Amino acid sequence: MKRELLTTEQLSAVTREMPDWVVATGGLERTFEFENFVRAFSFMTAVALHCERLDHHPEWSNVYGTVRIRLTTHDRGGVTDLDVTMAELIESLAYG
Ligand code: H2B
Repeated sequence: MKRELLTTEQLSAVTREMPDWVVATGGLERTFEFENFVRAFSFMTAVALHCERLDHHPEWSNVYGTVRIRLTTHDRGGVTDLDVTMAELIESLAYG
């Protein structure tokens, strides 16, 4: 199924609902801080399993307890509803 890019208004609604996420150059971004590497990597592992299930993968990096995530739909060149689904899922997995 071809995903549609979100409009500027739709993106504003998303960041109103999830204020810790920012829209930056065609992506939805958030930085998470965990107390140590094991917690950060456990979170990434949980996210990774859902990424495989949804066949949608984040651009991300990890430094000790910090995980930086950028969600974008590569074959559409911007943010789609699938990135929002991923962001909501990631929110539910963090700090649980
Ligand atoms: N993840 C993201 N974020 N964007 C994509 O366009 C994308 C992906 N495409 N994961 C998928 C994999 C595609 O390459 C495979 C072949 O389905």
